Parts: sequence; C-alpha cells; structure tokens
Amino acid sequence: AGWLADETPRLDSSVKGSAFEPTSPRATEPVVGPERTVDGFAKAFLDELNFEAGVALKRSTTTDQYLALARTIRGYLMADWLRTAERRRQNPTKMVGYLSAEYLLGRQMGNSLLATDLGDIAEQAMTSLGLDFNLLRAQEIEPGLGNGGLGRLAACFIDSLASMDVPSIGYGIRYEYGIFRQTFEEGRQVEVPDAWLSLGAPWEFPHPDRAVQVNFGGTTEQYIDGDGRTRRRWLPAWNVQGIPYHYMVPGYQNGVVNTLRLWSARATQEFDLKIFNSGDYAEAVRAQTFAENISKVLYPEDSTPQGRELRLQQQYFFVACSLKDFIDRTLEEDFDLTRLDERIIFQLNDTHPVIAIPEMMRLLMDEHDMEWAAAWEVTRKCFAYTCHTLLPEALEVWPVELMTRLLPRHMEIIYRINEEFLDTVREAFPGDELRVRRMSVIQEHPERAVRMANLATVAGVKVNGVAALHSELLRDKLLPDFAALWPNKFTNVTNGVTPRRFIRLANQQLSTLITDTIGPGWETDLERLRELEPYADDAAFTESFRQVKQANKDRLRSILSQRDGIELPEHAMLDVMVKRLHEYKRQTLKLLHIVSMYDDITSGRVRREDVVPRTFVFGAKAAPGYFMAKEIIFLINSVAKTIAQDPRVTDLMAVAFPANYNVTLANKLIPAADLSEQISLAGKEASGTGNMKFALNGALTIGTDDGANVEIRELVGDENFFLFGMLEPEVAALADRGYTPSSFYESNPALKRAIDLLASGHFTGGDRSLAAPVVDDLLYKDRFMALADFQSYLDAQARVDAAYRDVDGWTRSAVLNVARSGFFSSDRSMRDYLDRIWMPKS
Ligand code: Z16
Repeated sequence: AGWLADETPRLDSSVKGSAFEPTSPRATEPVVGPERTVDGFAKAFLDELNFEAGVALKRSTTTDQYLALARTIRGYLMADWLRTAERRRQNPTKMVGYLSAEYLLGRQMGNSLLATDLGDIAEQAMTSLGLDFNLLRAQEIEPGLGNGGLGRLAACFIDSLASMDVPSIGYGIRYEYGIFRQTFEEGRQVEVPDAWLSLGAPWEFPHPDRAVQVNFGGTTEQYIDGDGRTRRRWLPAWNVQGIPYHYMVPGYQNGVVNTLRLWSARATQEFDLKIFNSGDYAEAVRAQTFAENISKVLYPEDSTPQGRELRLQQQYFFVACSLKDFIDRTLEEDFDLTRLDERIIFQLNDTHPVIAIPEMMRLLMDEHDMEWAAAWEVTRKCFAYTCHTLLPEALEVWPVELMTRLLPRHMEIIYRINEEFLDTVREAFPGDELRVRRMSVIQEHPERAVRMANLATVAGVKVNGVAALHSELLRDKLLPDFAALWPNKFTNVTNGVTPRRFIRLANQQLSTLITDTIGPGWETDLERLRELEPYADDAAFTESFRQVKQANKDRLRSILSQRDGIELPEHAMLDVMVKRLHEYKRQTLKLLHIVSMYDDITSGRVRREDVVPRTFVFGAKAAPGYFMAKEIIFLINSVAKTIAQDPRVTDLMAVAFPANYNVTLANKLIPAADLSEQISLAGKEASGTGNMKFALNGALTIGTDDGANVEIRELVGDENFFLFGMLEPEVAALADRGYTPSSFYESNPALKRAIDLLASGHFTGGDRSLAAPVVDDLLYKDRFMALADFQSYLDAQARVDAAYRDVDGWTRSAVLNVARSGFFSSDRSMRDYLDRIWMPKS
C-alpha cells in the first residue's frame, strides 16, 4: 500500500547527478494569458470569481470583486513574468540586488493596468458586468512597507529597473503591519495598526517550499576540519524560517516583469517539533509567535531609528535570507563563488542591511570553505552603500553586547575586518591614533558599539549620497577621514522618481496634454519634457495647462470633502507641505508663516484686498515615540481649527490637515498643488523626492538651498523658484558662533507677534500650556534655526504672492518647472548607478 508515498521519486534539482536528475531539460511550456479584449477580460474575471474564489457574481461582495479583478490583471502579467525569469536564467549576467528594509509601494492595481495598458479594457469589462470599476479600485489598501522617502525611493528604483529591463531583484521584508494608519483625536495623532493583508493579498505569491533557515544567538568555537585546518564555526541557539513572497514588478509596457522578493518569518519545524515533543503544546505555539514577531511590524521611525533588538533581528533576518537565496541561485549554474562579483552587486539602502557584509564573509568561509583572504577579496566587490542622511543620530550603531549575543560569529568577523582596516589606516597615516579611533568600525564611547556606516564604507566599492550637495557634505563633513583615505570611493547619485506613477498615473490630464503636445514616449525618456519649453509662451497651451491644474484642484476638493469632511474654497493658491513630521523639516516655520498671515489680517495690518487667498495643506505622520513631532501636529490642527472658525479670515485662508498621508493621497494632492514647501534647514535634508514630484506636476517651489532643491533650482532657473534662508556654510558658521533663537524673537516684531499669538493660547482654547512645548522649544532651543530663517521666509512668501497675482507669469513658470525637471526621473538615477557604481566600464 504505502509505496506511492514512500517511493515516488522526487525531482530535486539541488541533488546533482542523483538518480532523479532529469535527463533532458523540462520543456518550457508556452504561457498564454487571457485574451486582450473586453469579453476576454470579463471571462477571465468571472473565472477568478467563480472558480478560484467560489463566489457567484450576483452574491459577491465588493471585496470579492476587487480580489477577482486584481487576480485577473495579474494573470495578464504572468506570461511576461515567467518569460522574464526564464530569459534571465538562460543568460546569466551580473545582476543588481537591491537590499532595502523598506518598499513603500503604493497601490498596485493602477500601476499594473498602466504597465499592461489594460485600463480601458478592464473598465469596459467591469461596466459590462454592471460593476463600478472605480469603486473596486478604491478597495485596495496600499502596501505601506516603508516610512517615507527612503522606502518610496526603493519602490521608484525597482520600477525603473523593470522599465529599463535591467536584470535585478529587490529583497526586503514582508511586514504583516506596514506604516501605521494615522487618525486624529482632538487634534492629536493616534496610531492604528495597518492590517493591510486583512482583505486578502492578491498581489503576492507565497513560496513556502523555498523557505530558508536563519540562525540566531549561541556561541562560536574552534575546530579542526577534515583537511586538518583550524577553523571557527557558529553554534547558534535558535532559528527561524524565512518564507519568500514574490511580487511582480512590471516594466512600463515593455513585456518585462521583474521580481520583488519579501521575506516573512515563521517558526522552523525543528523548533516546533522539539517543543511539541516535550509535550508542552502551549509553549510550542508561543514559540511560533516569537518567531513570527520578526516580520510582524515596520518600525515607524523615519531618519531617527531607535536601536531596538527586534530591529536588528529584522535586518539580519532579511539579509541572511536574501544572500542565501542569491548564492544558491548562482550555485545552480555551478558558479565559482570566488567570482561572485561577476554575478551580483548588492546595493545597501542606508545602513539597515549592512549586516550583509559579515554575513557574506560567514557564508563564503564557514559554509563554502573559502579562506579569509579570498572571501574578503570577493566580498569587497559585491557591495555598494548609499547613505541617505546627514543627521548623526540617524547613523545606526549596534552595541557590541547586543551583537555578540545575537550574532556572535558576525561580531568576530567584524573585529577582524576592523583590525585589518585599522592596519591600513595606520600605514597610510602613521602615528595618527586619533584618526584611527575616529575611523574604527567599533566606537568606544558612550558604549562599545558597531558603527554600521563605517563598516559599509570599509567594505563597499562605492559610497554615494543622494543629491549633489548631500554627497559633498557626506564626503567632506560626515566621513572626511574615509575620503582622505579613499577619495575615489565617494560619488553622487541624485535621487529620482518614477514618471509612470507620479505623472502618468497621478496626473492623467497633464499626461494627455503632454502627449498631445510633444507626442508619446516621454514616460520613459523624461528629458523629452524639454520639448515643452517653447509652449510656456503659447496661449492655447498655457490655457489648457491652467485648466488641468484647476481640474486637479477640483478633484482634490471633492476627495478631501468625501475622505475627511474638509471643505476647501474653490479658488485659492494651494500651498502644500507633505512629508514626515520632523523638526529638521521645519513644519513649525510653515506654521509661523500661517500665524503671521492670520495676525496681519485680523489686526488690519494688511488690507483685505491685498491678500492673496491661500489654502494650506499639511500631510505628515510623526513617529509614535517622537514627543515634539506629535506636539507640532497638535498645534497645526489647533491653528487649522481656529482659522476655520474665525469669520474674519475664512474667505482668505484655510488650513487642511488630512490624516494618514500616504502614497495614495500623494497621488491626488501633488497634481493639485500650486506651491511646494521644501523648507528644511540647509544641510539637513539629504535629498527630498517630494520636491521633484511637485516640480514635475507644475508646482513652484519655495525652498532652502538644501538637498535636491539645489539641483531643481539650477535646472528650472532662479526666476522660477523661491529661494530663501541661510546657505549651509552660514548655518555652520552660526552654529559655531552659538545660536540664540530668542535674539531673533526680540529683534523681529513680526516674528515676536506670531510667537506671542501662538503662545497666548489663542489657538488652543485659551490654554497657554498646550502651545508651550513647541513655543518654548523654538524660543530656547530651536535646533533647526527656524527663527533665524523666519524673515527670509516671509520675504520669499511675499514674492510668491506677487508672482501668483500675475496669472500668466505664474503659469509660464509652472510650465517651465515641468519642462526642465526631466532630470529627476528615477530612470536617470538608475542609469547613473549602472554607469558609476554597478557596471562601470572601468
Ligand atoms: C529616510 O526616509 C531618509 C533617510 C534616512 O536616513 C532614513 C529614512 Cl527612513 C530619506 C531622507 O530623509 C530624504 O532626504 C531622502 O530624499 C530619502 O531618504 C531618499 O533618499
């Protein structure tokens, strides 16, 4: 009886030369997607609904229909996906492995419809079945597996890599809960868990059969191997499994579908069985929960990570899974691992995945028998590091105590890397022990800890910043000792954004106008937007351009009315500041401007007819543990409410702060904006990418000389950009002299009035104490010098008003912003990475 189970041969491709190795390659079957017609689509949809979900159309819920629609669309991508994967396997070349703890993908359906060009067919098919296509699209909960800029950048990059047909794979974590959902209660942020998987997960493909084991804890020991060599090995204490979940990354209408591989943690069977067999069922189930905690939730800090043990577990978990996954793949083609750099370059997205460096050394030495020197030789060619910050507190350091407890073998490897590295430093700079201490991968004070940025810089082929100014400051201020040792290691790649999602999808009307004017193809060749320049003075074009902007504003007004019950005036300048809440980004400076404008009107200091009506929109999440950021949110909401209830100003100003700013809302907000607020203290915002999205959608920027603002201004022209504030060297000089914010308060009457009004309790129901945390910080600390830049900001806002009154002049500037921002396509960023870092022609 039992022969079927026991004796059926298993095809196991990893067992080379086994009796069961297939003698001839399995034929690759042609994969045929459903027919690209309305009927074909409707039939495929009904098949999904009836045969896969087991639901009749008549009885189906909106959720059933959404899921069936999603599965239908992905069915059209499947043939391209399998073909792309097969093509890459048949022709193995060097690949890009993007290692990122975050991917802020945004909704998948619209992007998949655009990639396949199935939008019209899908809509007609749904209509033919009596369904509301837009209602179904609105069901999707966006995968918010990232915090902000860094996560969204990763999503733009993989979009570009697919659209450019670059052999690449994204690796990351499948968080069960992404960035929290933000709600407001009495103006204060309340976080709600983001159960994005609760409706079902139609865009992902789990592969439990391809699980990978990841070890933690324990000790290391010395032993003698079969060849009599003395070696070290890791005796881990516990382990988990990583289950890969695959996501399609479709290129833009080019037949390419790349893969994003996200790892989810599960208890290992070994772990389970041991405990189950001991009879403690409840303990075994608890252990499972413990393992699954690793990929449970995204840490909600943008730029200022908290050094939590679980976070290090997450980092090692996904990196260990990804490296094992890739190395196994190369071994399938019998590849010599000493040449691994001919097959892969791993890009480290910030310090989060930097533990990959010692993990690669461990794999090559302990699991693949390589000697230290050979392993190091290849490891140092397989990684490049992108730094995304200038805030020293954002550079991760992991206590040696924690590292030793969680990853003892890696700690040994890090020590050895550091020893050899410090020898190099001593050789290059004899007798300079201070320098040695500054450069060491191990910091001694305030506690012994591993400096992940130093480790990445030691091992990486290149280190890059994310905008021209940032890369300069990174080289000259953050890592100057490393630049002195290895000047050629440092380079810049200015960030970019995908025009598919942020122009084509977000701004359909502008896209149509562009295509009607310069023809198709600009979506993958964004410099072609330059061809719009002559139309900046074309009356018909500028009139259409204005109409598009107004239509986007009207759409936004109706969305905010439905989504948040916010009613906005029809004709007012739309002034938008959307980004994570952080003191260095200076939402308080924006708030001071608003309060100042309010004060000017209510005190009669300006004539009402001289006021340019404005609608201010904020969108921002605060890290849940960031006290000051949450106080700032409360104060913005308080000001918004007071203004809305004050009849003296309601016709001239409104403040809207819709909750839960995310990619979906960004896509509605950005195309409607007139003015983009990019007002960080110079030298603090590494790049910014929202700034690029606004410019590409025809908003003008008011901004400091910071991050990518510098390059935006250079490209669009000074006359089409409102620059204000200290330059970075001025900031540094002021900090050196000693900055006293109160002196700016004392000497500037407008600033004094604004701060006094905020402090008075006028916006907080008469309660001064509610405004005090923010006001006192501004007056006595103001780490990011908002008061020092206040007057310059007000002056720039006056220039904005004047410019906006000149409707034609403003439109001209807006058109030129679009026409001259093609540089900020993430396709160009990917080209730069390829040419300068990934595949340099030596
Ligand atoms: C992040 O979003 C960024 C930096 C960082 O160290 C960590 C996180 Cl989670 C942002 C930068 O603040 C921003 O200036 C930049 O545009 C973005 O990363 C992408 O490079």
